[in-house]
Amino acid sequence: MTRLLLRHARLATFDGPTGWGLVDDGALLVDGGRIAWLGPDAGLPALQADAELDLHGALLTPGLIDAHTHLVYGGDRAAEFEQRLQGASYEEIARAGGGIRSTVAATRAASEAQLFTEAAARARALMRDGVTTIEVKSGYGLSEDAEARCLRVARRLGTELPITVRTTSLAAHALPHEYAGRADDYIDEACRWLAGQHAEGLVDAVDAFCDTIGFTPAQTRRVFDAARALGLPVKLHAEQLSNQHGAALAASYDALSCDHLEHLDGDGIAAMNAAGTVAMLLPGAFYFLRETKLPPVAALREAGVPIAIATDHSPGSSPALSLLLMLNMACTLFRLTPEEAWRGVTVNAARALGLADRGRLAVGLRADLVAWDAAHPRDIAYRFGHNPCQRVWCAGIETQPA
Ligand code: DI6
Ligand code: FE
Repeated sequence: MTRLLLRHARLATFDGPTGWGLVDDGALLVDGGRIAWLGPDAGLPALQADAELDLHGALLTPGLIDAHTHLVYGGDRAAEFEQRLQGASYEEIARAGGGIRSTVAATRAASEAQLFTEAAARARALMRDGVTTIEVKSGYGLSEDAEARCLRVARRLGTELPITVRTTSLAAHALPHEYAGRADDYIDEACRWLAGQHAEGLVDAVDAFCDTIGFTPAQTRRVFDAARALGLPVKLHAEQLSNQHGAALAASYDALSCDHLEHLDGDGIAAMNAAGTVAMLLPGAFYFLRETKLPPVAALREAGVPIAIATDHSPGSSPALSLLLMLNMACTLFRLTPEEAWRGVTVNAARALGLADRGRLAVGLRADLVAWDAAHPRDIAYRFGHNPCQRVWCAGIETQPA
């Protein structure tokens, strides 16, 4: 592990409760994959470095964190996209056995190698945007073998690509056709699988889809009890299409995050705030499903609930592969400020994954870094369809453009 000294960069540290944390002409020393020193270049102490790079005024930020993806799946939903443009709703398609279930069929039919190849290509697309940590959910297998296969693929992404992968078991994503009318029996099975997934080291967190076309709060509670029995943290797809009071339920289990939240109410906000649960907003799904009810950003801001932003990459609700685009959508659609959006893909996204070692530029944290051809982070949120990512380091080791 070399000592790498980066010089003459504009640092955006996001260190501290608010603000960009800018150091205009800054330097940063990496040692052993961690940040060993940072500050004004003019204040550099005498130090030995194995390598020194002049970044010529480039912007240097923490590596981006995409903390909510459904990256592992087979097939695609382009035909459904067309159906929705011909008038069918997302819910109608799901109730008619399409939607997630059609992806489940394609995923079950795919080999582990095929699932990995396709998921790796998607992960590389995210990496081109400066993403150095991703969360990857299961949820398209919906059988014991297929769910484990998807989680193994997710784990393999983290071992074969220069990124950190955090996995989430989402067997409670949809009811597979073979359990039609027997949701409680399916939840029993999904809870049973969890122990084996955990024993194999496949699971970092557990999620569920608590909604009209997902599972009930009572079924969600059973999933959370199974997670808690294994010492696994939870998160929840909550209040996306309706208010099931899932956020308050998840907060009562100290959930890392509640995600989507278009239908979140004041009680849910208060419960999340009390539990320190992160509000994970997903503008790609809002946009792609043409939702009309905005998540309560002003109330979340007022309550001091940390807000994170992610792609929600999934074949049906957000086939997006640009976290930079989500920065702009979070501002343009959800009215976050550029600073809030940036905190949403760095420090707050790290918190949504329970990771305290990244998301900020601070001594001792992982040297996940991105150099940008931009003068200020707000310039990157302002432009969309533009990628100014110049160089990426993962734990201090420069990654080649994927
Ligand atoms: N909500 C979502 O937006 C994704 N899953 C969920 O629970 C979409 C899943 C899909 O349509 O493929
Ligand atoms: Fe999702």
